[in-house]
Formats: sequence, structure tokens, C-alpha cells
Amino acid sequence: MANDRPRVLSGIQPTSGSFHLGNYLGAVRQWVALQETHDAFYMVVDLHALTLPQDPKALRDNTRLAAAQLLASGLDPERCTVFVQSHVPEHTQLSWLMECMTGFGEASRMTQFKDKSAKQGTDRTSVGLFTYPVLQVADILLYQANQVPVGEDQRQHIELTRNIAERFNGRYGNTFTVPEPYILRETAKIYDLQDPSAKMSKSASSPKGVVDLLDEPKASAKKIKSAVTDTGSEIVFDPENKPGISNLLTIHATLTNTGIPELEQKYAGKGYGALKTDLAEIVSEWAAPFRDRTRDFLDDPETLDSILAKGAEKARAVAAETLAQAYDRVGLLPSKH
Ligand code: AQP
Repeated sequence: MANDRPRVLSGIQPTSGSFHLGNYLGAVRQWVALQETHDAFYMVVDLHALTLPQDPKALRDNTRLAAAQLLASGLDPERCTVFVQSHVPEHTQLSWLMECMTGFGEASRMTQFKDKSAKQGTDRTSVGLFTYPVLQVADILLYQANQVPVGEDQRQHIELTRNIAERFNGRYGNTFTVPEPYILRETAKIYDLQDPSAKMSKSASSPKGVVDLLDEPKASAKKIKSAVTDTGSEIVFDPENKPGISNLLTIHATLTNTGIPELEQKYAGKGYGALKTDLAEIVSEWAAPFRDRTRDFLDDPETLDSILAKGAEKARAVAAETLAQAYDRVGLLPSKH
């Protein structure tokens, strides 16, 4: 791995039993491509998962499961660094400095927080949910990341990261790389199959619109075939007037590496049913080897844990250097023990 490559950093929460198509197409697929050209750090963000109540055993299981799915997606520990966020204590240490650099009003404007806290009510909303975008700031700045490959829903958090990095650099001297979001327009937001105005999300009100990558093929085929479509019968990419069909076309185009115009031509004169039947098959065929590879990694927890341990070691080497510099810049007295 060449060190002069630009650096990328991103993470995924271990909050469910499976990644969904939105996670994969919006983020993880780009991570796999970027490991070829960038010095890439990818983590399972278990500390972020704690912002909502988690069963301890489920969290441990889902953390391994998330790591297994990342490797099954094509992340190669020889080409990138894969680790678990809590294995690198520098994340929470830098986070405190970042909290002290963030305005209360600034944090209050984060739409993810506003949406999630509105769903739960203030009494059930943790302070951790409020400050987690700031932990994310620390996650990114620790690695001096040039780019952060994420879905559209994370854009505001990257903007916050940029603002805080610039503020810190302005106050204490150049310390952090100011990162750019890396968001592919085509797959920035994959929509819920039952409600194409909402993003596909694990906290959707119904699982029917969410295609989990570890779903049984029959289950995902059923979800795709019963996807809500639009009035009319023509298969054209028109997100404004035909959000349902446009979402299916995006998923089809990305999984098969086909251009949308080519697909429009292929389905000219055919009904919605033809597109859905084909897409159900494409998703099932794509997901079958993914499921097998995930299972193989889970069946060998020792190898999985050793990959994560090596990843954490590599990550810590970078994180510790940045943290020491940031502590020094703000005037914390170095520890001599
Ligand atoms: N629908 C989506 N389209 C494109 N990208 C998406 N991502 C998530 N949903 C979509 C991207 O996946 C990455 C990892 O997501 P995360 O672990 O942070 O999970 P999340 O954002 O909490 O995912 P969900 O399913 O949307 O969960 P809830 O319901 O909790 O909000 C991120 O880069 C994200 O942008």
C-alpha cells in the first residue's frame, strides 16, 4: 500500500443483522473500488451504534457480522485497513477536543439527530445521539482523510467536519486535513421500495421496502416484485415523476454495470413486471455468493478477529500520531509515565 496515495476513511454501524442495498450501493461498493487507488481505512462504528439502545450480545454478533460483510463485499485486508472503532481509543479521546470546538447550535442543526430524536422523543434520546456527529468528526480527522465515501444522508456531517477542521487549524495552526465528501451522484440515495420518497433505511417503518443483502433469495425477490411503481407503464428514468421505476433502474444499472439509457432501450415497450422480474433475479444472483462468503468469514471467527486486530494496530499507528499532535496544539501537558 503506497503511502503517497490520497487517504479515504469511512464507517458502517453494526446495528442490524444485514447490510441493505442502500448501504452497499451508496457506500460499501465505492469503498471496494477506492482500496485500489487510495490509502483506505474502513471501520465498523460500534461506538456510534451505542447512541441507540443495543443488546450486548447482539452488538458483539453484529460487529463481527458487519466485518464479515465488508470482507465479503470485496474489502481486502492486504489492500486496505479494516477495523473496529472501539479498538482504537483515540477516537473517543479526540472526540472530546472536537466537542469543545463545536457550537451547541451547530450540533443542534444536524438533521439526522433531529429526525431520530423526533421519532423517539426527548426523554428517550441520549446525549450520545446528539454528539455522535462530533465523534464522526474525530473519526475522520484522526486519519487525515482527504475524502469520505458515504451516501447523501451523511453530507451534512462531512460539512460539519470541514468546518471544525478549519476552525481548529485557524485557532491552533495547521493540524488536520480538511476532507471532501465522496458521494456518487447515481447511487447517493437508494430509495425504499415501498416509499420511493424515503431513503432505504434499516429503521424504515416496514421491512418490505428494504432489501437486506443476507435476505433469502425468495424474500428479496418478493420485495422487488412488490415494489411500489408509478402511474403509466413506460420504463424511463425520471426521478421526479417516476421515482419508483427510477430507483429500480438505478439498482439494476449499478449491479450490472449497465448505462441507464441502455436499460431504457432494453425495456422499451415492456411493462414494469419485466424489469422487476429481471431485477429480482439479478439481486438474487449477486447476493448468493455474498451470503456464502459472509458465512465463511463468520464460520472462522479466529481469522476474522485476527484481521480486525491487525487492522486496529495499523489504524492506531496513524490515529495516535494525530491525537498526540492535537493534544499538544491545544496545550495539554504531555504525560511522562
Ligand atoms: N438508502 C441509502 N442510499 C445510499 N446510501 C446509504 N447509506 C445508508 N442508507 C443509504 C450509507 O451507508 C453507509 C453506512 O450507513 P450507516 O451504518 O451509517 O447506517 P445508517 O446511515 O444508519 O443506515 P440506515 O439504514 O439509513 O440506518 P438508520 O435507519 O439508522 O438511519 C453510510 O455512508 C450511509 O450514507
